[in-house]
This record gives sequence, structure tokens and C-alpha cells, in this order.
Amino acid sequence: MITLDVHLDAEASLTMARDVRRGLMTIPKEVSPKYFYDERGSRLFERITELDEYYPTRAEREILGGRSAEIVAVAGRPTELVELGSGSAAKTRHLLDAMRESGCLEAYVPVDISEEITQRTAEQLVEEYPGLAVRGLVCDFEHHLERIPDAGERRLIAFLGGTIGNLYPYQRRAFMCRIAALMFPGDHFLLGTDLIKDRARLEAAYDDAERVTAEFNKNVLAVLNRELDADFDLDAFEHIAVYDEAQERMDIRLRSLADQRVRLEGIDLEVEFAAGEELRTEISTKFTRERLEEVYAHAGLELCGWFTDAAGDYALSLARRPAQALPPGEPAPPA
Ligand code: AVJ
Repeated sequence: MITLDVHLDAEASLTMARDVRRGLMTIPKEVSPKYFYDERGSRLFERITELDEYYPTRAEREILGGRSAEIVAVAGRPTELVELGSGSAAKTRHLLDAMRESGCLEAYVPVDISEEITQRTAEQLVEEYPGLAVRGLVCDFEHHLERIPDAGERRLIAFLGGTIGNLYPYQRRAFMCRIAALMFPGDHFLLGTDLIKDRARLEAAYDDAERVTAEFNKNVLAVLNRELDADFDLDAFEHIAVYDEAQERMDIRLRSLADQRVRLEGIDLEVEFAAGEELRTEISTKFTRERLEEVYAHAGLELCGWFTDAAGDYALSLARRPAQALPPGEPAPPA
């Protein structure tokens, strides 16, 4: 009942080398947030999700816990749940439960970068959901979305957690178009997004009193030190989190506290930081319903469901391919 399709890039470390080199040579300097999540980074993120100031994880859990039955109904009782970035599938169970209760559940397709976690999750789920087929896909879904099997009758493709907020608009548009290209009539896309709110709450969520987010942010330098044999001094940088109202996103950076030179032995690169110079490590885009309607429309999709927590802090939205208007005289496609 379990199959696991592994498409891990043998060149992942080459990709990182190229990525980091490009990021450190551009102005302003940046590194991708995907390098936050080594073991320590993942543990720090877990702690972030439990902070008083960081509401998105709790808000998403509230929505999934309370409204999964409705989501499944609006999505047309999907037979298959495809989850991008499934991890341990902690929140997924709400959706799987709702699908089971409505009698439509047949398959779960977790898509994740970690083979170990995906295998473990698959084994647990076939025990918890007798008869469930699990077809896991281990890959970096930024690069291998097209490998997602299209066997399902009606699929719900879920991308939870608000990770889409990490993408720049041009990356987000490309990603959404590729999602749309995977969708057959009857398929739905379920997306988790944080919503625009007052600056004070947004900035507190990314600069908590316990300084866990600061540690999480600086951890990316520790990853570069280990993976690329670099000599970043974590104490020579300060955590910065500001809300950019014009761009509707949190802008998260590390500010150099002194003039300094850093050597990355592994990619034979030396970079200078002036005192006060900032290295961007992450953006986290915030949305409104109207903005999401635009995001979907650009990819040829339409918003067909909107679910928020009681406080209106976070949204799960459902999108589908609109019914195609046929040119006059054109026969209807086979059902
Ligand atoms: C996992 C990308 C959704 O943007 O809120 C949390 C990551 N960074 N605190 C977010 C994060 C700093 C988080 N996402």
C-alpha cells in the first residue's frame, strides 16, 4: 500500500554552492530561506510555532480542526490528497479524517524533501487509515513538481503552512502556473496564507521576546559555516524583522554589526560586509482575499472557497480551474 518515488538531486550541494555564491554577490546580499531548515533550524522553527507572538500555525490548526469537512465538501469530495511539504503530516490528519468520514478517501500523496520523514509518515498513515494507498514522492517540489503522479480521480493538492509567502512575486507566479498545469477539471488547490494585519503584530511574530526567531535567523549562518566551510561570526550580526507595507511582506535580514570579511572556503569566495549592511534571509508575504483572487486569476484559476480562523488572521483558500467556455460549435470534451 506504500510506494515511495525518490528524485533527490545528486547535485543538491552543487545547487547550494551556486545559489549561495549568487546571493552573496548580489546587492543587496541574500541567502534563500530554504537553508534555514537543518536539524537545529527545524527544531527552532518548531519552537517558533509555539510562541505567543507567532499566531499562524495555531490559526491554521484552528481552521483545519474546525472546517475540514466543509473544505472537503467544497473541493467536491476528493479521492486523493496531494500534500506539498508534507513533513510529519501533523495537520494533514484533519483533512484525511474529513475525507474518510465523507467516504471519498483513497490515496495520500506526500511530497517532501526528506526521504526518512516521508517513509516514516507513510508507514504511520497506512496503519491509521486502513486501506489507504500512500504514493510518496521525495523531491524538491520547487524543481520536480511535474513528477507528481496524476492517477487520482479527484485530487486535492494542498500547500499548507504559509510557505508560499517565501516566494518573490515572479517565483510565485511561476509556481502557481505550474500548479495550474497539473490540475485536471475537478481537481482543487488548497493554499495556506498569512493575512495582512497591523504592523505591530506582524513584527512581533517575527521578533519574539524570547529571541527564538533571532536564533532561527542566525542559524542560517551556522548552516553556511558547516556546509560551505565558512567562518561567519554569528555574534557579529543582528536579527532584523520589518514589515514592508508597500510590498505587503515581512522582510527578514541579518545586519552586520561591524566592517567584516567572511571567507567561504568551500566555494572559494570572500565577501565583505560594511557595518550596518544587511543580508536578506527571508521574505514572508501577507495576503488579502482580493490579492489571492489576483494570484489565482493570473494562473487561470479561480478562488472557490475561503476559510479563516475566528480572529481573521490566517486563511486557507480553495481554487479550481474555471469551467471552460467553449468556442461556438466546439464539441464538449469527454467527461
Ligand atoms: C514557514 C515560511 C511560513 O514565514 O512565517 C517563521 C517561516 N520565519 N518565523 C513564516 C518563519 C520566521 C514561516 N514559514
